[in-house]
Amino acid sequence: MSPTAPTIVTRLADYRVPEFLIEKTQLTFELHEAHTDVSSQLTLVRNPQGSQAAHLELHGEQLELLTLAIDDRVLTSKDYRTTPQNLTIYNVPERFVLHCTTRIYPEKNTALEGLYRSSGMYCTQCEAEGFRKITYYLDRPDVMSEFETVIIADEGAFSTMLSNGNCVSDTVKDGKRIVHWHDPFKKPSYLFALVAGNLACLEDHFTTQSGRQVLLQIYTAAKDQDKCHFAMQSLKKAMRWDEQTYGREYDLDRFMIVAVDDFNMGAMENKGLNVFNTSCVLAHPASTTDAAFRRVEGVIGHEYFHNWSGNRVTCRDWFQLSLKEGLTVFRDSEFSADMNSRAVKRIEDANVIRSVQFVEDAGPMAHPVRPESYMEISNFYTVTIYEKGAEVVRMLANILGPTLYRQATDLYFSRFDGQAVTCDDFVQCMEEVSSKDLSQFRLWYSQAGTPHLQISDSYDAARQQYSLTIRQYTPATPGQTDKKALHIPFKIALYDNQAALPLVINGQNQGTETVLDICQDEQTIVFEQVTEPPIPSLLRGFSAPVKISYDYQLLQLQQLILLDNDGFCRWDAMQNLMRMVLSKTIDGANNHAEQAALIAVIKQLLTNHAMMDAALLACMLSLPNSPYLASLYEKADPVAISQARTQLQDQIAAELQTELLNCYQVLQDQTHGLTAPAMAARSLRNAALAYLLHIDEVRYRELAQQQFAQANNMTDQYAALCALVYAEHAEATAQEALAAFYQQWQHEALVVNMWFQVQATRPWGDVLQTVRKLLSHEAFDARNPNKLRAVIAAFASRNFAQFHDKSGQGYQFLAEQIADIDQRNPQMASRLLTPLTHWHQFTDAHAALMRAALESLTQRELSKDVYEVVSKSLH
Ligand code: B3K
Ligand code: ZN
Repeated sequence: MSPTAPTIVTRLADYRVPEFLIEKTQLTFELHEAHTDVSSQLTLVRNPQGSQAAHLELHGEQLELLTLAIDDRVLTSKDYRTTPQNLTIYNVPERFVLHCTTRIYPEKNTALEGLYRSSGMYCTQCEAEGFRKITYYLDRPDVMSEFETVIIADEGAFSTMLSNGNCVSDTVKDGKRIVHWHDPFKKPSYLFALVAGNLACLEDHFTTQSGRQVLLQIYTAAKDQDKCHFAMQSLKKAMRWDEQTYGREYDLDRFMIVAVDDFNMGAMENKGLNVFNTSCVLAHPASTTDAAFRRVEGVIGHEYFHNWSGNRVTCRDWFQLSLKEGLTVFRDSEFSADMNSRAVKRIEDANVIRSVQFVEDAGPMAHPVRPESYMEISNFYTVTIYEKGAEVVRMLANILGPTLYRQATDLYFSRFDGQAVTCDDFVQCMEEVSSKDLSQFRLWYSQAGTPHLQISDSYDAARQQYSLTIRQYTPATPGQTDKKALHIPFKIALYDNQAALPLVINGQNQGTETVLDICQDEQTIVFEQVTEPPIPSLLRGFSAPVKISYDYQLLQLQQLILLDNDGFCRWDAMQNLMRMVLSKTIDGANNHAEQAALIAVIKQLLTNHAMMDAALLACMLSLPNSPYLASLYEKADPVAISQARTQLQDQIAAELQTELLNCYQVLQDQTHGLTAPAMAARSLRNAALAYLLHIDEVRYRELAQQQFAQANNMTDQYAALCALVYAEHAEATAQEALAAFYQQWQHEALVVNMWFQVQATRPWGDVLQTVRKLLSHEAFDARNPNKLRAVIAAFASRNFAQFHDKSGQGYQFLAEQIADIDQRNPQMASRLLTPLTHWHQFTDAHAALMRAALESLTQRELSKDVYEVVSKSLH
């Protein structure tokens, strides 16, 4: 490691209450072309619960201190001390007003944290610790203050000047425009926001359940105004949904969303002023795919829901991040399930947990839903905190049932309104209303790693009893070797070859589906009055984020695929069957029986596709993804995995081309508009098209070419482009289509990103060379996170075959790029590094090359963000 390596670790166990509280925060921003001056007036009082320290220590980074005074007394250098991270003021009174002016340089801010500029506009990103790059402050979530913000700029410089809350005044004086905002709700500094720019605005209104009118505004660049209608509709749906589902009403007179081109994440829930990555708010059928429409709806919901789960009730410290993120992801996931296909949403969520979160859990960055330490908090905005955290809330909701869960969340929101609290406070509410003992359940917050359930069964014909034995164990994770048994809600059903059977346990009839509380290392459950050996339908609805293994027979899987009334289980049975075929191919074993079973069942589904949800069938047609397959091996061979997948796709296409083509043609008339059935038809039709392009025939190339040229929506146009680009035999046609696509869409940044992405994810040929070329393309911009994601992250995380090329060049390329990006934007650099941290999953040759790439980074001067990930990965 470089000698200057930063190693300061923050620990949950060291949490102390703040020494001071900030009753009022008054900020004035003077925006100048080359710099911004920030004057703050903080009303500070000593926290009676603190340890009565004599000094005040504030956070502050990269600030030029211009003036400092306490009440009317100007401070001299003897009164305080600054370090790169802090300002310490000696011997402060019990209660005082601190006046401070700092100068900052938003124009030079390439980390996109704090106040920065994006396409000329000013915007902020303060979570988690960006506010300290704006002014000296107690930049921690348990310090909640009432904010007033004044923004001053040259008259005419910006049409839009926004901050949190309500606009108090907007005046002009001496050639300056002065806009004054006030947010009546106390909030931590991470929820502060400021925007100034020349923006167009789409306006609408929402009447809350108690009859208050709320002004809704979405601000974007003028050229994007026609792409905000869907986001506006989604916002109104989300507001209504939260009233109906959680009884949560919006609290300010105004709700604003601003779209920004350069943004490290998807969006940010600042109070009353959400800031969004353009990719999560702009949508238009001509230029946006159905998947992206659904993402816009989900993210709009997510950020809106934070108004209660995050803003009104916030986190005591960053170890509690999942308190707001896990809960809010669960809320947005249910919102999306209610607005679209519930089964498909559940499958998508389960797939992310399985192929991304389980991989994180098995690697060097594994951490509990409530971590115990970090070097850089930005590295902990992870699938574990977000998605596993959401699964933990979902399990609680299922354990309590809908009525008690709602009572518990009502209690949580009313008891802790205006406070900064912990995950334990949340669980306590669940426990209080239900009188259930959740002490074992709490381990889900503190214990890292994925529990494995090994399931075996036996049937006793004489007694008509069916027994299931479930053994659970959780493998060790870094720093946690000793794992305890968890409380796992395990939903199951039993099928005969026609339908779900009535379940009788201990003489009690449970209906046809039941939740078993698995709490011990090993448990056996006996089902009575079972007249023949049944087929178990396990972990229904993905009722817990666990791995299961059960030795299914081929026929059993086929029956679940056709019969099961749980969408997740149907899909999972298909994934299982596909996995059996693929594993045998990878191991070089004979898999004729598995292949025949798979082809037969897909044939049956395709032939009768009109009988089922087309969107679900489309999900069921996709093979288990490569990262998931890799996670099933001790040491995975990425090349063999990719080849096996391609081979199986080729084979399905070859054997089922009649059915696939028929499905494609029959659905043609059902794909108009943005309705759920039309979207479902498009997804199935495009899944069929992707398979057909595995066949090297001119008629299929023409089919894709025709769809590409004639599509009146982006879903179909892009699906055809992908099908062409991914088929090696279609290279010439694909090149023409790529050129036409760029020609058509070069002025739409988000579509150009898709154009980058399809090229970076092509599974054949010398993609690394293509990727290097794209980096110097006129439309590429290394400072824009969306472009980095479209080229570099797409190649490293979504092009398994190419990234893992045995030469190791993909790994070296990623390391070089990270070293470069880290100079400008540490958060992005650190996120892009993730694929290299999985080296332990792969065969020795690959693992060595991946480690070498990580080691090459240790020769550089690294940010805290990248240092933490590299050092933990090599440990
Ligand atoms: N809360 C923000 C995340 C900000 C992360 C900054 N490093 C987005 C969200 O989860 O809603
Ligand atoms: Zn969030």
